[in-house]
Parts: sequence; C-alpha cells; structure tokens
Amino acid sequence: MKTILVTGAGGQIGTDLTAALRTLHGDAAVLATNRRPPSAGSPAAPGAFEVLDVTDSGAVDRLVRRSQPDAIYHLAARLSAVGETDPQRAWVVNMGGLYNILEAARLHKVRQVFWPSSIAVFGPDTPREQTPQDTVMRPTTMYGVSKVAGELLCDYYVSRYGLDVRGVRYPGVISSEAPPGGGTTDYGVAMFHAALSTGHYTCFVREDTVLPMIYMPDCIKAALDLMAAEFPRLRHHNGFNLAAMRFSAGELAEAIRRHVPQFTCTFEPDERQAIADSWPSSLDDAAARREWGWRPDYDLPRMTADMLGRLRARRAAEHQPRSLQ
Ligand code: AKB
Repeated sequence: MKTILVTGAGGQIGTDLTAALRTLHGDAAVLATNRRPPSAGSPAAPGAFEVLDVTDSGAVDRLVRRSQPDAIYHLAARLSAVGETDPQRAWVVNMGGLYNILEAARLHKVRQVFWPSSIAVFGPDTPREQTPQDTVMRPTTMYGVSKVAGELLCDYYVSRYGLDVRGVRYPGVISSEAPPGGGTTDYGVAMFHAALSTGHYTCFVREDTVLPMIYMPDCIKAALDLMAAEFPRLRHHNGFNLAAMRFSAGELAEAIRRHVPQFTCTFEPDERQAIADSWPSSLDDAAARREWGWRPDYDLPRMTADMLGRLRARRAAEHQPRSLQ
C-alpha cells in the first residue's frame, strides 16, 4: 500500500488535498499533519493525524523515519501578506520547513516529494503578461524570496541526490472548504462568503487588479497529475507555471452579481495592493502542458457557479434545525 504524509493538512490546499488523497488511497494510507489539530467536521478529520511543527528538524526526522511514507506533500507555509507582518518567521517556516522535509526525505529514502511554489516568485521586473516559465525572478516579498530559494533548493535535491521532488507555481486559489490564511489573493474567496452573508464586500485591491487564479479542483488535479507523471518526461520538475483563469477583482464581483443580484462591492486598496501589482496577470504554462499534460477544467463562470452552489449548500445544512440533521 502506498503511504503518504501531508504537512499543512489543515490549510486551504491541505484540507482538500488530504481529502482527495484519502479518497484515492484510503484513509489509513494518508497521515495528515498540522501545527494544530483539525477542527471537528473538517474534511481532513476522519483519518490519521499528528501534530507536527515543520521547523522542528528532530520532530520531522522522527516522524518520517517512523511513518516511512512513499510520498510527502509538504504544504505548510506562511503566505505573502502574513509573511510581511513577520518576515523572519516566514523565512524560518518556509525555508527551514522545506529544508527539514527534503533532508528527512533524502535520509529516509522517501520516493517522492511535492512542494508548491507560487506566482509570488515573480516581481516587478518580470513580464506581467503571459509570464514565461523561465524568466526574471526578483520578488519583493519574503514569501516570494522563500519560494524562489525553495525552487532552487528542490532542484538541487533532484540533481545532487536524485530525490524526486516536484512542484507547481500556484496562482491565487479559490476554494469553498478551508479559508486561505493570509495571502494577497484571499479576496477571491472572501468575496464569495461576503456575497452570501452580508451581501457586501470591501475589497482590499483595486477593481482593475488582474491576477491569475485557479479553482480548487484544478489545484488538486495539478498536484496529483504532476506526481503521477513519468519522471524522465519532466525537464523542469519544480516551479511549473499553471494557468487556469485570470480576472480583475471587478470582473469577479460582476460574475458573483450574476448569481446574487443584490451583491455590492467597493474597493479600498491597502498594503496588499503593492504585492498584487508586483505579480503577473497571466502565465505561459506551455511547459506544464507539454511535460505532464496539464489542462484546467474551470473558467470564471463555471467556477463561480460551482463555488456559490457549494457555499449555499453548506449554509443550508448549517442552518437546518438539529432534528432534521
Ligand atoms: C498568496 O496570495 O500569498 C498566495 C499565493 C499566490 O501564493 N495565494
């Protein structure tokens, strides 16, 4: 049986990815770890769980030695906006955590590691439109710096030790389950929740801010498809650009308004605007398409309809009288 270790399993991607891996491989095959235990009712809750601080090299080493996973999905990280509130901590969690995982994988002969990078590797000097796979990477956030360094570190483990480390550069991720935690693209999720709760959202980036985004089912598909690809076919291994959809904050509000006509949105940019302005607005993902067959399923209208359907269903279930549950 294939066994899998997930770090950051309680986070935005970790919650859905852990559930998808358990559906694929069985609950017992997937050991979810997080800095804090999952809340009751979380989709990651049913299977095996251990508390793990990825910055604790001894704890990481002991857990990998004991659990002997075939694959590690290392998702624990501090995102861009929260990273800027404490850059020192962001470096320790993002780089220290990745180094501890790669070392444990190397020493205990883990077959595969997945580590997500981000569009945050790019900066103001990078071409913003159709950003190439291989281009200038001079980010202005500590999160971005840790992602560039992380990509290089992963490539080093591939070439120096033959460790099979793979990863993609995720755009902003839109999801209906766990909320994102401290990213610049968080407005993409918050806008949906606000539309259904108060009917109004004050967006922290300008209306004309265009960023690349991806819907969670495509986000999961990318991780699983890349991990299933034949290693010799991969020329890049890490940091694959992934294009799925791109839209402005105003276009997202308009797409939601088609389903929730009373929804209103105002725009009051804060310090996250500068981060958003330093990132690409569209990506060239030809390498991912060529090397492992990447193809997204969701565009803005399809994602919007699906998101609202899921959130409405959850709200209805939450508001049902106990006797009917
Ligand atoms: C963030 O906004 O920090 C993340 C990312 C694009 O990596 N969602």
